[in-house]
Amino acid sequence: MYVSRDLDGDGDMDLISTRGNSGEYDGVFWLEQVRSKTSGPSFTPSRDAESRPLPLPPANWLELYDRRKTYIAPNKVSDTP
Ligand SMILES: [Ca+2]
Repeated sequence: MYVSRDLDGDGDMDLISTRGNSGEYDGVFWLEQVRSKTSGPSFTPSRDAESRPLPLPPANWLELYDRRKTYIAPNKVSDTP
């Protein structure tokens, strides 16, 4: 869940959220919208070393998904969708 606020008062909305299960990188993060008249990278990290970026899943990810494994607790499973 993100919260949107203009944290730095520059007129552009910023997104704030939390990050977990990332060890030393757990905490609160802030995505700042930056406007520029020239092109640039779409993401600029704030640290010299960040956690390893992961690629997007393949287009056929659903075919590769193991449907026998679920993360839904047994008492939360319903027979009706
Ligand atoms: Ca802002």
